[in-house]
Amino acid sequence: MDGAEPGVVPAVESTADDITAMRIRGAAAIADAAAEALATQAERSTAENPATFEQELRAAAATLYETRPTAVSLPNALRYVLRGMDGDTVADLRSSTIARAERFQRDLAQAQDRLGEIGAHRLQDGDTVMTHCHSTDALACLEAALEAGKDLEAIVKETRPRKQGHITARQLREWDVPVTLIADNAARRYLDRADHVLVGADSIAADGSVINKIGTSGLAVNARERGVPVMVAAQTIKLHPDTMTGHTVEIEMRSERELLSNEERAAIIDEPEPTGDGDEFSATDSGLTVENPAFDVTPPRYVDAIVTERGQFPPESIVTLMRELFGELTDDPWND
Ligand code: RUB
Repeated sequence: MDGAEPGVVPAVESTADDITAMRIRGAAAIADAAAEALATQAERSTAENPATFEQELRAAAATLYETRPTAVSLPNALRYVLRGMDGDTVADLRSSTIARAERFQRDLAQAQDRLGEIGAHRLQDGDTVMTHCHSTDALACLEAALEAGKDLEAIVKETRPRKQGHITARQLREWDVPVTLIADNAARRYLDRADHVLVGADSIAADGSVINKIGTSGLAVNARERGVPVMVAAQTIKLHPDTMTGHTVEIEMRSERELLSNEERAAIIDEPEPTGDGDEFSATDSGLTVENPAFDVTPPRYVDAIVTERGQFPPESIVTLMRELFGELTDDPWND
């Protein structure tokens, strides 16, 4: 979003910046931070009448919404908190919004714990699990299995270009899990040693497609070919209500510079090193295009189970849970 919206408190702008720059990242953490930011907006708003207060809350939600497009946990969190804003006075609106945001954060943490317990049932003592990216929902399953006394090992894909696999590896080592870190390209070779592929999700579509970190779909296809089951750990906050009415999930395209530095670019093509330090390279006629999609779509036929806090589902049946949770209705209250 260009420039600060009137009435939006600086803490909201700063959370939005952190999400955009991936200092806050991962679908659950983004949702948690967004709910917290709305509570802070409610707390610090200087609005003198209810209409202004509500308008500012919506502007804050719009600022947060604009940060990253793929993880549906973000709009789901914003909708949930805004729907709880209730009252005829600023004081009532403030307290109801804060209470709703706190409830959201509490429920999010509880859902992850519950999901972890359910997912842990799929893991046997002595299993080796291959991970991709860093997913707190996926790690909750491993943590619950470890707490149940199961010994596990992990093969952790580094996950280029941002190497979120390092965060996963650090967490697993803190839990004393033996970790083998591999390049993404090595995944197929190491699938022979894996009993499960375990990933998270940024969004789940109504047909059971899983939208997650780029590289998930290739991993799932290879896992199917090798006979390794693919388990997706995703709280119901990751279910994408718009997909029930045919909308597709936008795949975020991130900066070229995550893939290629100025120096590397100059080594590929014979042109003066670009001087710009913005997000994208300056336009050239070089014929070199760099594309950096952050996520991809794994069709349901490559997924064995979607584990949520409401139980585990074959991907094709997830739409029944979506209808139960969301009905057919979706709206964007920040656009009211
Ligand atoms: C993160 C990513 C994670 C999901 C699930 O992408 O794809 O697998 O968000 O994470 P990025 P969680 O690093 O680009 O945000 O289970 O923690 O919600």
